[in-house]
Amino acid sequence: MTITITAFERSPDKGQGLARDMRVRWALEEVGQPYTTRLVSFRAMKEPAHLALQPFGQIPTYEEDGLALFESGAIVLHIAERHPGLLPDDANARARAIAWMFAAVATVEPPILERQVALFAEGDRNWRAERMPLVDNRIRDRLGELSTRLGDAEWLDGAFSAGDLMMVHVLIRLRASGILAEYPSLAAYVARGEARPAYQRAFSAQRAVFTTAPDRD
Ligand code: GTB
Repeated sequence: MTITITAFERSPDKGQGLARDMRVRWALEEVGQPYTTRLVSFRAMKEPAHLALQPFGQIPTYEEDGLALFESGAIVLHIAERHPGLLPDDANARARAIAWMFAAVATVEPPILERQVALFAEGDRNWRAERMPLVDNRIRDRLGELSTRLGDAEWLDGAFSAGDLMMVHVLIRLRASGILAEYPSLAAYVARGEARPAYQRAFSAQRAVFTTAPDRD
């Protein structure tokens, strides 16, 4: 099986692993599936060939023999369903792991994205100073609830799963804000995810786009 994913040719994060191809790379590394990466420019992402794969002109995409997918969560779920290692065998535990995947993208990620929009897309608006504390507190609400649920467990529901993979990657984007550090158990949870050999391999692969390309700044 040949797997091809897409990633930014020039990620704005310069290889910090914040873009969503990182989730797909990490999942593929966890299950031991080799893949190739097609790098796409911002212009190419909006052209018909890429729009046929990703209707919103974004990365990542995933192609394997006879199948093209978009949406990082759907891609990670597909990988987790096809290969052992990211979902439990027990049907109920599997359903709960999938629920955590949805919780990551549908409940925890939205306020974090709202913060990015408030900072970068609307940062020059005169309501910014008033809005940021509201946005940050919505994030704190979610992190407080999540950290209560995690308690002193290693992962969200038993063994490491695709639910943890998605949740850890969602939380990583918060680190620069300082908010993650307010929740030591979540910061430690993220550190456990990042310490996994599969994460490290995925991180190095996306980082290499920046360290090996000659014309990057
Ligand atoms: N829901 C989709 C998914 O999960 O796959 C969202 C995909 C998405 O937002 N892709 C972004 C994209 O292609 C890249 S990951 N954006 C280009 C566009 O919309 O035109 C988001 C991202 C981008 C940059 C950073 N960064 O530099 O820190 C972090 C995350």
